[in-house]
Amino acid sequence: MVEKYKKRVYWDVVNDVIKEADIVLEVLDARFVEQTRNKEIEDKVKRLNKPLIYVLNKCDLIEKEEAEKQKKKFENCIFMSATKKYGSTMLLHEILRQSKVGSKIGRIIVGVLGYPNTGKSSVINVLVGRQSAKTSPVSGFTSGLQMIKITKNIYLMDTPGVIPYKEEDAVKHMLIASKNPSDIQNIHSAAVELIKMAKGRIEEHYGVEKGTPDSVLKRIAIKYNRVKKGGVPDTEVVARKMIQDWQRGKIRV
Ligand SMILES: Nc1nc2c(ncn2[C@@H]2O[C@H](COP(=O)(O)OP(=O)(O)OP(=O)(O)O)[C@@H](O)[C@H]2O)c(=O)[nH]1
Ligand SMILES: [Mg+2]
Repeated sequence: MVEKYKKRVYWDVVNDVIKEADIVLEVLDARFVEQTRNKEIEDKVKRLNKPLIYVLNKCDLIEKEEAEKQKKKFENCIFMSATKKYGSTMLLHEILRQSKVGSKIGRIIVGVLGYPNTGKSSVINVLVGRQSAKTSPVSGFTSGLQMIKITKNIYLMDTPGVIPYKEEDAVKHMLIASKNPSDIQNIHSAAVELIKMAKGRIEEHYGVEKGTPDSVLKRIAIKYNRVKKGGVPDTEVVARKMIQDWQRGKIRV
């Protein structure tokens, strides 16, 4: 039943947006481009012959060389940082260019899709030049479809982020911030995976010595005085904080 519901909600959002839209923007996190791509959506858009623009957002959090590497992989991609307001003119030009290709007269709808928390609402706000779509560091913030006018006849459609309903990869969802720390079942093992994956950057960020993930969690707890009765390091609290810092882009990739 739950599975069936999840499937319906997912496809309702995706199908509605793709059907309505004349152009689709897929907003990806530039730090996790492959992980935040949704091939189901891409295939569907291509099958319907609608233009698809990849927006690699949060590029303020990656190095220039990494951006150059990514650029070579895509035909139609725009690098953007919604917070630094970088790339919005290019994106607007691309939208205008694509809207002319279709030679549709009248209203053009641009559907904005992507995993939760990739910055869809933030990208829309930069394009509009004001806060029209509400944003939040908490994933799953946008809850319904919202139309926002950007020019006389171009409308953007903000959507709730979607995770393919079949995807049950808890570590990936933690990593790309599409699930909030409070929704992560085993926060300790998620933090262990993060420490392993980040290859020393966690230790560097919190200023502790390298070691096994468990010892790193304990060292951070002691350093920041997160201890329970009897001086036992509270690794659970540290794990939650670490994942939150990571998801909020405080730790560089
Ligand atoms: N560093 C950085 N952070 C960003 C950027 N764009 C968005 N964010 C942050 O990412 C978080 C999510 O942004 P939203 O615009 O709410 O993301 P969304 O995709 O609309 O999220 P949902 O509606 O939950 O699916 C917020 O904390 C934003 O401040 C960016 O270019 N750089
Ligand atoms: Mg949103």
